[in-house]
Amino acid sequence: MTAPATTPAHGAAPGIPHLDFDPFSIEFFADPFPIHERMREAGPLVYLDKWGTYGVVRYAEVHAVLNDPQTFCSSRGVGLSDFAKEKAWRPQSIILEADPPAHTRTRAVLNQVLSATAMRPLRGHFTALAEAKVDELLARGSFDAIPDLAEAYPLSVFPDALGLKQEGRENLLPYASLVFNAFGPPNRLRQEAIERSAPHQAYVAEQCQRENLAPGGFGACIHARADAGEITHEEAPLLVRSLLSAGLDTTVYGIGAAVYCLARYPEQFAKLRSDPTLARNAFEEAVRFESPVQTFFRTTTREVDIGGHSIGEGEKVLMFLAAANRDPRRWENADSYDITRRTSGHVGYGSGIHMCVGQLVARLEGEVMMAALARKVKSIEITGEVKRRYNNTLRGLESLPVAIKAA
Ligand code: QZP
Repeated sequence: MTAPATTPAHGAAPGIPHLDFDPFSIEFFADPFPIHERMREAGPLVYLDKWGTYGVVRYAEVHAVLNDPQTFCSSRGVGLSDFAKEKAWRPQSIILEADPPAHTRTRAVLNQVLSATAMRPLRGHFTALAEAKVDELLARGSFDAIPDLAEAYPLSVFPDALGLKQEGRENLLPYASLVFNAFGPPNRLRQEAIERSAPHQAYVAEQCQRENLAPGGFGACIHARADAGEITHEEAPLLVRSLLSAGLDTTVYGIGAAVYCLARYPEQFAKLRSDPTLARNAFEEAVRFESPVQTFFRTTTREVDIGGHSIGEGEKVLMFLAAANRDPRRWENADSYDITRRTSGHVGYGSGIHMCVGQLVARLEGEVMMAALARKVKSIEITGEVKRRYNNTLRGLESLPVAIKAA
């Protein structure tokens, strides 16, 4: 947090606080919250010397950047790497890493495929599998809530909803972990993930093809939009790839966050048990509180003012979603997990034209799992060492040993 001894070669304009720590380091990931607080207090705009990028940490600026896609573009990548200067590690996403008007067309397709109408036939099945999972875990009594619940439940519903075949599904979580590490700077997490990526990339590319996607699933629906002429037959596999990239690990981390919250805050779990209709908001509040997606970037398309500072064209701006989600300027008791809070406006799913297109699937999974726990479980006790998992973008656990008792 001290001023650097020397001005960096690619420095910020005068008056902008320079921060000298690494927001992509293991020490930072272990406990980011005190540093988020220091960064928010440093000013509306900061400069991160370690990686030569600007950062926005307060709710107002994060929200403003997310809602000005003309100035803060996505087509140059939403990681640190600027696609105008460096080749992307995989073919660019045609929805995430795109700006209007190109984005508008692909977004319209996924909006349809993942619409409220598309969720209706899924709810019964998603609920039944959440209840079956909780029954199975109650019978075991003790288990690891990360692999056995947070991973197992989404793996039991999402790949089938997409229409994937059984074979090769072990690639899904490693592929997603790679995607989220790759948004980060060229540190060890990113470099090692990319070095090991070839088999996972080959698996994903193959599953995106029409012949490998079961009829009725999200994947087949995307290909059907190509028949309707809304996207080309070359674009369809890339949109399927977006669901494979963003649709599974995010919900694993979201459900993991929610279970971790309920385990740590038993009075909130008691509230949920007494009113299971709070299930959806209990999940949403966990997304605000833990922010499974901690950060991503935009790139400036012109000179622009942020918080009274002018920054140039072609600059990366890192958005600290997790810090915005606990900004005391926006949230009362920001650091408490409160399942009755009005959560709307949190940026855990982003905001604006790129806001999570799969949010209804995520919320459905989260809600039905929270509801199953509310109805069937009396207590959740942490019984062993909680181990964190480290990723350049995602915040979550490696291991959460728990014991649960039946209601
Ligand atoms: C990842 C894609 C939090 C987001 C950056 C998640 C995400 C969204 C889309 C894609 C990947 O289109 O590949």
